[in-house]
Amino acid sequence: MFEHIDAYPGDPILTLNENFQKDPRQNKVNLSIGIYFDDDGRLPVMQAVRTAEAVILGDPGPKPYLPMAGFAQYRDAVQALVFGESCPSRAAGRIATVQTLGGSGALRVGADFIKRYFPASQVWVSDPTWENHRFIFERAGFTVNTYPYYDEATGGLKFEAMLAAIAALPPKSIVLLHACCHNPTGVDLERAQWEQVIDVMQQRDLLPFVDMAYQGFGAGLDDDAFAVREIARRGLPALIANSFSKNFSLYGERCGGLHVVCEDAASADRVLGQLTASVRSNYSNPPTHGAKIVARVLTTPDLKQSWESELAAMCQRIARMRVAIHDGLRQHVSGEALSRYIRQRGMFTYTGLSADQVERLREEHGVYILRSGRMCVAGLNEQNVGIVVDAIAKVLAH
Ligand code: KET
Repeated sequence: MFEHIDAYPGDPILTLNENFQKDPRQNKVNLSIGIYFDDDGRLPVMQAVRTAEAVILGDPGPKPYLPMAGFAQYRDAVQALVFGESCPSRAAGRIATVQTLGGSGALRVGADFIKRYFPASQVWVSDPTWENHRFIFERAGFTVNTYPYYDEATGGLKFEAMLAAIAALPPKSIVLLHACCHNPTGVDLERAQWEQVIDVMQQRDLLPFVDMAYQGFGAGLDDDAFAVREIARRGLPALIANSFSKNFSLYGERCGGLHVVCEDAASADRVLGQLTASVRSNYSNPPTHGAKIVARVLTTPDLKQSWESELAAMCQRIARMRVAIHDGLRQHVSGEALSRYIRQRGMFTYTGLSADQVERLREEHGVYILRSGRMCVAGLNEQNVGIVVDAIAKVLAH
C-alpha cells in the first residue's frame, strides 16, 4: 500500500534543531531555530505569562470546545495589539480575525482561503524567505515565485529591484511580506520604502499577505507594526498573520492570529465565515490554554506592562549579543561582513557563510546555524559567544 511513499528529507530548520538535541557534545551551541534563549541559555517563561497561568490554573474549570474562530476575548485583544487600539478599520468592523495555531496556522488558513477565492493568483515571496513560506503555499496549491530582496554584496536591501518586480505583477497577485525582523536576513524596509511598496500594491490591485512573527523584536511593538497599520489605515485589502511564539515565548502553545482587512463590514463578516469554515474542516477549533494566557496578559494593564518591559529587555540582550559577536569577530572579518552583525535586526543575522563552512561549524565545532548561513543571534550568551567566535574564526582561516 505504501510502497510509493517517498522518504521525507526533513525540514531545514526543525530537523536540524532535532539533530542538535541528539548531539552528545557538551559544548554544542544551538543558533539554528528562531527561539529566544536567556543569558543562561534557557527558554524563558515570562513573568506575566507565569502570573496569568497561575491564575488560570488556580481556577480549573470545564474544558468545552472554543468557537471555531477562537476565544472572543483573545481575538479582540490580538486585533488591538496588531492594528492599534484606535485603528479606524477595526472600529468600523472591517477586520476579520480568527485565532490560529501560531503564525504557521495563520499562514495556512489564509493560504487555503485565498486559493479558494483567488484560484488563478500566484504567490510572490522575498528572495530569500523563511523556507516554510514556500512549503505552506505550495501545499495549498499555489505556484510560488520570488521577488528580489537581499543584496549579498551590501548586506542590505535591493529596494529598487524589489519595487520594480512588485510593480510588474499581474493584478490580484499575492505578495508575501515580512512586517519586521525579516527572516532569514534581518534586513527590513524603512518607513518611506513601505509607503512606496504599499502605493504600488494599491495601484496594481495586489493582495498583500503580511507575516508578523516578531512584533516587538525590531523597533518596538508599535513601530514593528507600521506596515500592517498603514495598510489598514488606507483600507487596503490584505491578510496579516501574527504569532505569539517568540514575543510571549509560548512556542508550544501555538498562539497566533489571522486577520483579513476588508473593504467594508459586510465583506468582513463573509470573510470571517469562510475562515471559520476552513478552520472547521482542518482542525475544527483551536486550543484554549495559550489563548487564555495571552488574553489575560493583554487585557490586564499591569501584566501587559510587565510583558512589554520583559520583551524590551529581551531585545536589549539580543543587541548586546550582536555587539559581542561583532567585537569578537573583528580580528577575523571586516567591512560589511562584520557590520551586518550589528546592522541586521531581530533574531537573525545572515552570516554569508557558505554551506561548506556551515557544515564545518557543526561537524568540527558543534555550532549549529542554518545551511543558508542564517544565525539566530538570540541563542548567543556570555558563555557561548566565545565558542562561536573561535569556531567561525577557525572555519574562515582554512
Ligand atoms: N513566520 C516566520 C517569518 C517565522 O520565522 C516563523 C517561525 C513563523 C512564521 C511560524 O511561527 P509559529 O508561531 O511558530 O508557527 N520561525 C522559526 C521556527 C520555525 O521555523 O518554525 C524559525 O525560522 O526558526
